[in-house]
Amino acid sequence: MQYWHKELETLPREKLEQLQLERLKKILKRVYQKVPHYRKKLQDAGINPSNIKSLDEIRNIPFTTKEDLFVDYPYGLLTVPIEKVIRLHTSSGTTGKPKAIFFSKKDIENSAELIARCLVMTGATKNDILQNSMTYGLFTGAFVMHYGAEKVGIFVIPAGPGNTERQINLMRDFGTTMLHMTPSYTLYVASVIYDKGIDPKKELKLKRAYLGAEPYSEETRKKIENMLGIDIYNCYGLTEMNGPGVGFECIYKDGLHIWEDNFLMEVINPETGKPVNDGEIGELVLTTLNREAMPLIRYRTRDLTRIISEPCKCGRTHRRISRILGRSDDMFIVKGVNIFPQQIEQVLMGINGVAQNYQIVLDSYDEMIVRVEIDREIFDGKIEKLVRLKDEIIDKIRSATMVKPKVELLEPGTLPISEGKAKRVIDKRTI
Ligand code: DLL
Repeated sequence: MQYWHKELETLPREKLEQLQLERLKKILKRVYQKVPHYRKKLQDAGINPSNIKSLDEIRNIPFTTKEDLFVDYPYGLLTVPIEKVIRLHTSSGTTGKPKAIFFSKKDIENSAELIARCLVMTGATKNDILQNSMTYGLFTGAFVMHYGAEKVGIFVIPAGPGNTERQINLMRDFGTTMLHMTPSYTLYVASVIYDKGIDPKKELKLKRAYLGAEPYSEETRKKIENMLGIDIYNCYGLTEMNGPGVGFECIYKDGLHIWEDNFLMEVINPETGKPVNDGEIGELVLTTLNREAMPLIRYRTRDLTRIISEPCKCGRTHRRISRILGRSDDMFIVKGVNIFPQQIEQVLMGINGVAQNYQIVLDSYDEMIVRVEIDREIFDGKIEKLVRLKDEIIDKIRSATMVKPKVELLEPGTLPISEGKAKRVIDKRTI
């Protein structure tokens, strides 16, 4: 089966917006009728879904925040009886309870269909073999990708994360052509492939990898692409919106397409809640337009990005967002300066001699200590080289962030390895 739905993916903007409006009205009516929490919100804001005439009117509707997911927990936001639910996915919340998202049969099929579109957009076909190394379980990462890949007819190896030796054996034995992993784990796997003396370009059949679930920079993409000789596509998503495949890069790798027939996107100023202009950075807000069991209206993702409204060379009319620049709650402040971990990552991954793993420690004196693993030859080599590398790291981080870090150069393998989402920042000031 082929998932290049050309007509839908290249629908003229006017028609796409018409479709969005029809779906928005339908979904608002449903939540109004079925979900007391939404009905009250809409009534308090004086909104009657039947009277909505334009997409812009969505701005009058109150946001849904992650706190709303815990009102009437766990089933309160369902618009279908529990008999129609066929799956639960969760993601860890800060309140102790996980955010619970329910899927009907139609939702599962639809999420698979969206992933199928994503994979085909990058050139994947039924001749590919996908090694799915995300966690199978309550996390959406593996299951949602698995069903989508199967829909294309792709042969899926449900590897799950970890056991790196086995991951490499699977790649070698079964001729894996595509990987689905977190970027931090892929960096580690690539380094093990090297340490084992395997030439990935000759001995493996890898062509592409879909990396997501955590932020990473262009420098990290290039580093892994060069190490493995493959194309890397950024895959963005969140449990609340099905998991992976909300935003996905096409072959041009210039921003992530959002399937706008399924998601209505806005980018707002997180302080004021007002929309920012296209191209300006703000918080991504998403409304599900095609979800049955648990629609979410104006959900604040906390992810920072910007809309790219220029047409994409691939011809798809569904707009793109830039790579996620961070979560508004990832930002930390050192000596009064706002810093995102990705700023540090971007610098490190662009420096020759820096290996795959690093950690940022904020100590009780408000110092930023960057602990970074370096290549074996440099670690074992001359002291002058080590000093030069350390100075380069300090200088580049200082000019990127305005804060002079302390830098510790570490032997490869010193820091903990993450098989899923990496924990990069350790804030000792709050412990
Ligand atoms: O991480 C879903 C996913 C699985 C996406 C596999 C891609 C691949 P959650 O655990 O709910 O869901 O975490 C969602 O992770 O709000 C972002 O902050 C971050 N995130 C996800 N993908 C990316 C990405 C999954 N490509 C949260 N770039 C989101 C940057 C990402 N951040």
